[in-house]
Amino acid sequence: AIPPERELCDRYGVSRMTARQAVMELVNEGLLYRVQGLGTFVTEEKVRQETGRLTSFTQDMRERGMEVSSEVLEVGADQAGPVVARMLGIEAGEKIVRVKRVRHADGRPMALETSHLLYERARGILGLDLSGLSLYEELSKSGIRIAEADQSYEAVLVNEAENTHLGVPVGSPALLIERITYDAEGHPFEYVKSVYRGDRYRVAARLRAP
Ligand code: 16G
Repeated sequence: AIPPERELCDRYGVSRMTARQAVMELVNEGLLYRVQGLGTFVTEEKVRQETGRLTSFTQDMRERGMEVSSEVLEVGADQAGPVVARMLGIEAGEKIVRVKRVRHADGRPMALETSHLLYERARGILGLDLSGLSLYEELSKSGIRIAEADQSYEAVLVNEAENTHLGVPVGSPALLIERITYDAEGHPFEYVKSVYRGDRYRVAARLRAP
């Protein structure tokens, strides 16, 4: 938090108007943000994710020197619904493994992630405590060669089912990222829906003229 206006005036020997104007400019530039009733805060630098590299959350955050942990909300076997089945190329009702986790970076929530995995390929993870493990590392150990993914991004607002997990108010901006992940043989083994906090995460890409 930055000091209150009065303190800024005293510290820098400026008028209330000047202090207010300066803070407003920094808010407009996105360097500060206001929270109703709480004060004005310095904006944290967002995690910048390069598109084009197929990485895991654990890899992404570790590369940035951030500490990774997960709150595991659910790990279990279930039957695929029609959407999940279509994404994974199986029949509705076939067995899958579902993993739902709040992904933390440096001890604070970054994303809420639900992975749906082919049961036969992923049942090895059912007994694991995933709070301190990488799903991709575990799947690799069990022989899956993670090769490619199709990924899409969509702007969404955080809803009531998500906001407490993500630690932001209902209606906060977020990115819905959906991924279908394929093994080296070109078979899909994972369909993931992740809601990433808009204030902590941004996506970047290098573009080339056609
Ligand atoms: C990332 C992936 C997600 C994958 C997870 C595995 C995005 C948008 N999503 O969060 O699809 O399931 O990593 O992470 O990057 P883990 O190996 O650290 O458990």
